[in-house]
Amino acid sequence: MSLETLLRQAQRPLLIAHIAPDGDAIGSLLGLGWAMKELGRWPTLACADPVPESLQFLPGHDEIVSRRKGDEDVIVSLDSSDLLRLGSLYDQELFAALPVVNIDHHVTNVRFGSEQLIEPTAVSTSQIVYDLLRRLDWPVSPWSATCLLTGLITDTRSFRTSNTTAEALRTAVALIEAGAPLAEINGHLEHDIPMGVVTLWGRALSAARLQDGIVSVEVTRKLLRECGVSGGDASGLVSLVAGVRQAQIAVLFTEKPDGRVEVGLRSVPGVDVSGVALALGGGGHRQAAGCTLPGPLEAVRDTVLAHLAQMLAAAQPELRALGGSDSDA
Ligand SMILES: [Mn+2]
Repeated sequence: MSLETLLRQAQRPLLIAHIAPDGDAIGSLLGLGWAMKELGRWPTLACADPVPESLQFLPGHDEIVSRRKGDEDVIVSLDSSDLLRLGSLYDQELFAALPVVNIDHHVTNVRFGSEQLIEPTAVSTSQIVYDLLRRLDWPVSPWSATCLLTGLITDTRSFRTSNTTAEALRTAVALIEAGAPLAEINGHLEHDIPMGVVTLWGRALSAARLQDGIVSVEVTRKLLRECGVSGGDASGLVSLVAGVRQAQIAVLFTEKPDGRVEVGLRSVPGVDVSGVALALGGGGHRQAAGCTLPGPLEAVRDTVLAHLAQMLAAAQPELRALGGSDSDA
């Protein structure tokens, strides 16, 4: 059965976005969810982690649950490169019993599921969902369009990542024409920095280090506690330092409450950090990837910086030849 037929026949699909959800995870989840609801289906929209406050303007966000109901007929995974990223919503028995549709754009997707719609060149999973809705000839309502455009904006950092194509911009236009309020979405996304995060940025940035083309910043549990913010709130730091002129790679180390360390990676076009992330048990895109490692922070820093330096040294000849202009987000 084709993926399209499977989705057309689904009555009670379980749609799942990945843990620590971002705008594309929630946007693609709600975008597809709205389309199915408007067709009279009964989708369960699920994410093991709560919807971040910054995305709580999206229509339908309050209907996202953290546990399944138990009567689903199809599972659809959105924006998740592997099953572990589904957190507590991954259930081995259930996933073996039902058709599992894997919709994603991560180059490191491990191709789980019985049906796959994986497009590493797509700027966001929301883009793939939009194309899918068009192919199915399903209507794109203003609610659906709002959620999908939010996914497109957040994963392209407002259409600034190097993989932003004319196609992505055409999709944005179509979503705006379908009723997505661009200025309102941008207003919500941009006017959302808690004061504690500004304090944290200041303290973390003042200790930023640059060595051999790699700029790194660290956020300890102590710093998070003192600034009264969560690790998720600090994640924007890596994009801030990714603009450092002398750096080809930016790294953010964030200590989690359990002592593990989250590693966020960004790179300039031509430098692929997804391989290092994958080798360390994570994943992502060529220019935006990450992983989580057991602490302590000092050991993680040494390991990751060594991997990156090695990769960078191997990539230098290609870079000098002005290597690829590949994608991310
Ligand atoms: Mn994405």
